Amino acid sequence: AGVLASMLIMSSSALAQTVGFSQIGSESGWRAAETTLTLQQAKDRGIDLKFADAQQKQENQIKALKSFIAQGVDAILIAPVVATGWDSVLEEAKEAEIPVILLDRMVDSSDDLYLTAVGSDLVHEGSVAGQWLVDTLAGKDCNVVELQGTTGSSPAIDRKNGFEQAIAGHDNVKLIRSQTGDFTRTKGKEVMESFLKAEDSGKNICALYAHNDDMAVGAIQAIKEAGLKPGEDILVVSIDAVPDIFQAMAAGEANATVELTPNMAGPAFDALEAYMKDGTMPPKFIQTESKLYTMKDDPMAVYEQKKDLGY
Ligand code: GYE
Repeated sequence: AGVLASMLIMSSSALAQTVGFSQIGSESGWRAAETTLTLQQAKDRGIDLKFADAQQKQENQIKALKSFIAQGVDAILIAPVVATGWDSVLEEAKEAEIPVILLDRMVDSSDDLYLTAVGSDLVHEGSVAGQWLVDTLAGKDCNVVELQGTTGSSPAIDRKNGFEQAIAGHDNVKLIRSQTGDFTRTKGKEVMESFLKAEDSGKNICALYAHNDDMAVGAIQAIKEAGLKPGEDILVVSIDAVPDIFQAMAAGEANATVELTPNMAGPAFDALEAYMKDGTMPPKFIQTESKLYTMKDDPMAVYEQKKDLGY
């Protein structure tokens, strides 16, 4: 019986796969949390995870995927830095019968080239942010500036579209400047400085919409250095709900954020295990929640809940 039991344990651990994970990089606190949680989930599930950091470059992600295919991994996770240019490497994975799961960003390739995609409704996130601003302004005239995410990434495209859908028809809300801050604090600060300079030292700006909290935190610094009060002179709304934005809210320097869970790996590994076990096909899109938080939601309590999650 002892031998049989140990063989059973061996066979079940033999199911523990080798999975290649091509991560974009660590451009934001949110991305760092996603990486932390993915590595932890793999460990908890006995999955041997091969981690590759692409330093924000698509060619490094393509190289990583080719290497995973050559190694004969059982599956691939990828957070695709931009939406286009994936067809041929995804076709190689398909030919090698290696299932691919997308995390937090989408690709333009046909959906038969990946097993499933785990992520939020990025257009909806932009609309939630836009609707919050429309409601908060209640008809007051407002010139808005926008810090876009990484050019060509699905969140940058969709969050812009969602926001514009929400403010359409409200002529009091005018989007006067929009530029990429590449999802980073440094670029967010730099671009906000240029917006402030170009708009009468910021006197002509009433609100900032940033595609992620990290760019918003950088912009908040620039607004303060320009002698203005973020959260009051310039309203600040962004997306991700990372701990630092709640500290800014508690200080009255940010107004609202739309939450994006960093736990994309949980649903991804669940779908993968079901597929590897008996071929269960997951839906092509596994949607995660989007929740609006404002400075009325006890920001320091939320900060305490989130501060140790690996951001
Ligand atoms: O909002 C940002 C990260 O792909 C939706 O990427 C994700 C975005 C997230 O850089 O912080």
